[in-house]
Amino acid sequence: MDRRKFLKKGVATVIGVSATGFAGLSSAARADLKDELGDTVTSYSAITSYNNFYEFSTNKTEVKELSADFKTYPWSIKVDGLVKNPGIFDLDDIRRGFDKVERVYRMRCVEAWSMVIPWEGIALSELLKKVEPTSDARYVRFVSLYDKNRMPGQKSGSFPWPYVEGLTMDEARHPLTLLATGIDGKPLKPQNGAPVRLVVPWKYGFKSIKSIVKIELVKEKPQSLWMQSGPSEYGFYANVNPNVSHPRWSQASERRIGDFLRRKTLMFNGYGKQVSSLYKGLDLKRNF
Ligand SMILES: Nc1nc2c(c(=O)[nH]1)N[C@H]1C(S)=C(S)[C@@H](COP(=O)(O)O)O[C@H]1N2
Ligand SMILES: [Mo]
Repeated sequence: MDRRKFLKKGVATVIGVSATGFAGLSSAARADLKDELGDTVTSYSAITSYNNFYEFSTNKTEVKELSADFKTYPWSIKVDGLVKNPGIFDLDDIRRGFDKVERVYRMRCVEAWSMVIPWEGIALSELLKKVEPTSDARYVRFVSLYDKNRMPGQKSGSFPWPYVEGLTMDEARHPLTLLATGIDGKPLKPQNGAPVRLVVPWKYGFKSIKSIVKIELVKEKPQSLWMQSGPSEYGFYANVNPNVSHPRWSQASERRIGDFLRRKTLMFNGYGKQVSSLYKGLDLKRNF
């Protein structure tokens, strides 16, 4: 891999990693891997053992074990709603039918911790191009699997399952927005949202919905699980914003997993140059 080229190109374009990509990195090169700001990638063991995935558990360190036997094959994603070509895509359709992209992104949870993760996947915009949204489509609605027998956390009535999230068309078509199928060049582990999850790096982590079974193009703004369960705490946009506190957590700083000291949180999680134009005219103070 040409690391200099990788760093220079940053996240703006499809990164020119070699054919082997993240999977081909030696452990020394993996430890050296950085994002475009120079931040070091989080260890694979931390990425895969400290997880928010309420369908399995609300305890972050329990998710890995509770999801270990989760079957992600066969799997299909239904893409329908306001589109000219609705379709059903299995994992191979997604991995083989579109250009593979590999990106190192910061991920910032609203609980004020963060990681840096080397994702593999496809640009969501490419899938949308294929299904051809009609001119009525204004939002994209994403739905996770709902199956109490396979996801024990769904037996608890504390949340309005299934997990649902949404994006505007512009957010969904933005080149940073991915449908991820892997981390470190390996297929996603269940705890990270196998086999396919959304990744929107400038928004709080809860927008990056895991284990997706449905993508629907709609006219009205989708009601997410978090908007339904805590309307006073969670809003639709949820862009990372150090100046707007969540009712329970200040967002001014964060704990990067693996670091000792806290760091300041960056507006749009450091992706402002790429995304701030999407929010001209939006009152960023009303983020939750
Ligand atoms: N379906 C589903 N998606 C989800 C969640 C969840 O509980 N269920 N948690 C979200 C939250 S709060 C975060 S911070 C990220 C965590 O992703 P990771 O465990 O891969 O780091 O997933 C998000 N996607
Ligand atoms: Mo989160």
